[in-house]
This record gives sequence, C-alpha cells and structure tokens, in this order.
Amino acid sequence: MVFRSLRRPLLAWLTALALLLFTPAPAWADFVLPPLPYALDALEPAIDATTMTIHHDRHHGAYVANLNSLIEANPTLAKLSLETLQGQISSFPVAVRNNAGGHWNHSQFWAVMAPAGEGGEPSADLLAAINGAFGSMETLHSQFNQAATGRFGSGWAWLIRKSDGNLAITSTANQDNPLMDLPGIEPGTPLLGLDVWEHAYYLQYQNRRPDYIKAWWSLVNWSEVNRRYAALS
Ligand code: MN3
Repeated sequence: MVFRSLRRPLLAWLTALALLLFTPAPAWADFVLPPLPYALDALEPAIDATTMTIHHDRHHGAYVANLNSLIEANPTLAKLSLETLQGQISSFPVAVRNNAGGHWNHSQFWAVMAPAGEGGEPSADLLAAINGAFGSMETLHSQFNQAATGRFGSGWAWLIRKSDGNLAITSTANQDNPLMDLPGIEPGTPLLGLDVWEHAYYLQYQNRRPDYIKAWWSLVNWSEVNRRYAALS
C-alpha cells in the first residue's frame, strides 16, 4: 500500500528531474558577457578597478542580459552573430539597437586596452596608413581627442577603416557604432573605439573627460589594432 501511494509522486518527480537534466539550454541565452582579458586593476592608474568592475560587470552585463531578453520577441536575433547584427540594426527596434550596440562596443573596448607598457606599437603597415590619412600620429591623436571630447553627451570616438581602404576618425552617439546601417553614421570597420560615456570615467575623473582621454592613450593595445587592420587588408 505504501509503495502504491508513493509510485505516482515518485514518477512525477523523476520526470521533472529528467526534464531538468535533459532540456537543452534556452535558445535565448545566446549572447555572453566576455571576461576581461586582464585583471580588474590591471589598467590602474589610468582606469581604477572600481570603475572597471562596475563598467564590465554591471553596464556591459546589463546590455548582454537585456539583449538576451529581447530574443524571444525578435527571434531572428538568435540566428545572427553579434557583428552581423550591427550591419542589419536598422530593421530592429531601438532597444535591440541600444543593447546590441552596447554589447559589441564594449566587447571591442576591453580588447583594445592593455596594461600600460604592454600594448606594443603600431605596425609598419598601420603607421603608413595613419601617416597617409592624417600626416602623423600626433594629428591622429589630436583629431581623435577632438572627436572624443566633442561628442556631446554619451557616445564613442572611433578610428575606422572605410570601404575605400582609407582611415578616418568619427564619433557616434549613445551605443551606436560605425558598423550600423543607420543614417548619420560614417560607415567603416572600427580599429579602435573609446567609450566616452560618463560611466567610463566619472568615479575617477568626474567632469574631466579630457584627462580620462589623455590617460587612456597609455592603455591602447596596438597589437589588437594591428591585428584588426591586418585582417582587413
Ligand atoms: Mn560603457
């Protein structure tokens, strides 16, 4: 009698366990927050560990979580790579644009930084392209700084390679980027992108965005910029 009364709940319990163990992960958990390629305090003193923690774990983490929550309502998202998605962003709602942009932009941002002294130098090929486009590295710096300080409100400054092969400096608002198929954006492939949202620097620099930008140059991972440039030529 005891066994008979237990059989049903036991079967139900085993079925539930089997479902839990053998159901594949939900298709909408597709986008993943990449780990930082260095320790949280590795970019000090230019960027402090607290800023890095909040910026990576919470801000970037939120873009990824939000983007994943949008897959159910926008199922084509599950079939696109993050990079391909940028080039088709005009056909998606603005929430996808903001969060997919946030995810792509920050993913590239962590990679173009390295602890000071470890980022290497521009390759001969890249340097030749920089000199061809801007005349000198100093002019690249000043034009990039101008784009970064001049971006009103939140956004990004970029060094891009345009489809004609020339380099250019541009900036985008909010979480837009040069890969997006949107009016008002100068199209190109980002080689180097700098986050000038206040969340990127405010704890340490408050309103002194130019000081943050100046310190950030010491972190540029030229090895990664070289790699991106070489992959396009
Ligand atoms: Mn940011």
